[in-house]
Amino acid sequence: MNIPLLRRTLLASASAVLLMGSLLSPAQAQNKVVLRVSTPAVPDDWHAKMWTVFKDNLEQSAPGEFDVQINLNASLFKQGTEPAAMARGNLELSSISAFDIAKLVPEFSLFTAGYVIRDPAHQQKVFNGPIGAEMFKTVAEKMDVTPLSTVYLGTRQVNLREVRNVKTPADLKGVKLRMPGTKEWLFLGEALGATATPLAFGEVYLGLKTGTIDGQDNPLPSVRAAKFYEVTKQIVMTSHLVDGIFIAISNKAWGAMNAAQKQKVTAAAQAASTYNNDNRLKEEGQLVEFFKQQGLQVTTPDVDAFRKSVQATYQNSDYAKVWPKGLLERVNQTK
Ligand code: KDO
Repeated sequence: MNIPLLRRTLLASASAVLLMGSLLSPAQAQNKVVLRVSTPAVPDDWHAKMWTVFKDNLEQSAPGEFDVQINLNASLFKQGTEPAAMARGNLELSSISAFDIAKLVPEFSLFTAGYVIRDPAHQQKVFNGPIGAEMFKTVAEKMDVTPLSTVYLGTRQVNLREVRNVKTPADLKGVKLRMPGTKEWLFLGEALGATATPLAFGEVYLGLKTGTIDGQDNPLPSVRAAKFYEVTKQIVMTSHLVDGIFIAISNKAWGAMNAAQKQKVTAAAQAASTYNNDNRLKEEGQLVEFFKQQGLQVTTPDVDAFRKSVQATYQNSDYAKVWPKGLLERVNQTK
């Protein structure tokens, strides 16, 4: 090759490298594994803060190896659309609910049913034991996402705009109770005796303020973090769902990792859920007092009446027809 030609070839390949560099994000240019997180959680809630724990934990165990990008307030993907985004390869991580899963894995609706999981400890035992292992395997196969750890979202309570005497489901008749917008969620709202109204989490505050809805249901820490107590007057302690979400990673991202990376990401997910679970449980125990100080009435209904009615509604529904034989009994027997 003559010298001018060699020089031109070298220059061309150097500019190709430069061009590639400018098309890549800084993290990609440094060969970091990019992990985009999307969640509807508000910054002050524990399941939002847990992602910083995840990121820090990974930075400690694998310095410079991962670039964890945290997007809160559903700013990257709308609530409930995260599993599809992960399956398409547009998102690596999220915390997905039993309701998100039940859309694609119908038998998972067992965990959307009210009064099935007894308490936070029962939840951890169920999902960290053989039942969880079986269910998560199906989730990975059918949804193309791999659950890594179980996060206690809290125990859901009914939170009303105006004070009402609520003892049994009949007392919620006609109440426009906001639920997230899928049929499994709406079914839970109807099972509680209310008129379920779909709305995304980010719109609930305004809905309560303006009166387009009469109430909403969420665990107490989320009522505090999203400031729903500012625009409501009562919390009815129905304790109808010991709610869980699952830190899950897209199979595309998971499959691209080596064994050491997988182990570190799993450990980080576990550290994040432990942080959330400990703090949320502690706060849940203190919040009744806080809400009373804020001027709310916190009332206790006939929880047995709610339990019996909600359980019967699920047992008689099409949901129960797809629950694998014996699964409910196994869940009940998990101690
Ligand atoms: C909600 O919209 O009520 C809900 O509690 C449902 C959960 O599955 C989860 O999406 C949660 O919102 C968000 O993370 C906001 O806390």
